[in-house]
Amino acid sequence: MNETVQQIFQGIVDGEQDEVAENVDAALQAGVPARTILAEGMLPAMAEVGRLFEEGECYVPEMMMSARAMKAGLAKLQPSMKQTDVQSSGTVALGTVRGDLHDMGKNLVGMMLEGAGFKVKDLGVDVSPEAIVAAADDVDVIGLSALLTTTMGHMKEALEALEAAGKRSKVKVIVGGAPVTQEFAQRIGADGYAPDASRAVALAKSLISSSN
Ligand code: B1M
Repeated sequence: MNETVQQIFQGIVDGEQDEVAENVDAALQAGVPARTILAEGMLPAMAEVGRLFEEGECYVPEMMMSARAMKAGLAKLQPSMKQTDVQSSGTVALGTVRGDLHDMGKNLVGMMLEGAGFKVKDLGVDVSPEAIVAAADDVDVIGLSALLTTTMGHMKEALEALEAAGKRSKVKVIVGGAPVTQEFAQRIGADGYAPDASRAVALAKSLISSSN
């Protein structure tokens, strides 16, 4: 692994926000592609933080510091993930479901969608089914994220609320997040599941083109 990418990994694990931001800048300037920084440094670092938390070697405050460091790094990566030659692909509303405060996966999906030419409406975290229903009027796709096994059930609630409001057929709904699976997505009646941000982009594109 590139030495700076290794430092980015360690900086996120240690929650060193400024150091991560500086190292992401340095890696980009040295010509390391944004996707490599993400795939080899930043995402494995968050997985490592999750492992440390699970094993009782770090606690919520440390996890928050790592999350801040990750966000600082993502902010530096964002401009280089934008493609300049893409036409508008559609509009996607993105939110993390009710009861869930994890937003980095959602934000990454948003960054990549924007990079691919989508207009993104960020609904934020802890999003109620009512807010999801309200967002359905002027978007092509609603993307829902959940990181907790205790909150993924709220995806089904959101789909039921869309159905009850008569809006289910107006939008495509895609779901993702660490505990979410293809099988779960099918079971709750979502239009699609993506295991990561780049596949969320491909999925949104294919759902929009198949409905046109
Ligand atoms: Co929390 N947390 N957390 N946490 N946290 C996890 C999820 C956990 C797995 C850690 C662990 O135990 N190993 C565990 C969940 C266990 C479970 O449910 N089975 C956990 C827990 C227990 C908790 C609390 C309950 C802890 C507590 O308070 N005791 C609490 C819950 C708060 C709440 O939400 N109500 C909590 C809090 C937090 C922090 C606030 C400290 C912080 C979040 C900060 C933030 O997001 N702003 C945090 C963090 C950082 C994590 C870990 C370490 C990292 C998550 C992350 O950002 N990953 C996480 C462990 C882990 O995931 N290994 C953990 C990086 C991110 C880019 O990946 O979100 O998976 P991810 O997104 C991926 C894919 O999933 C996918 O694309 C992305 C990659 O390209 N994806 C989509 C995501 N959304 C998608 C949507 C799509 C498509 C793809 O379409 C729409």
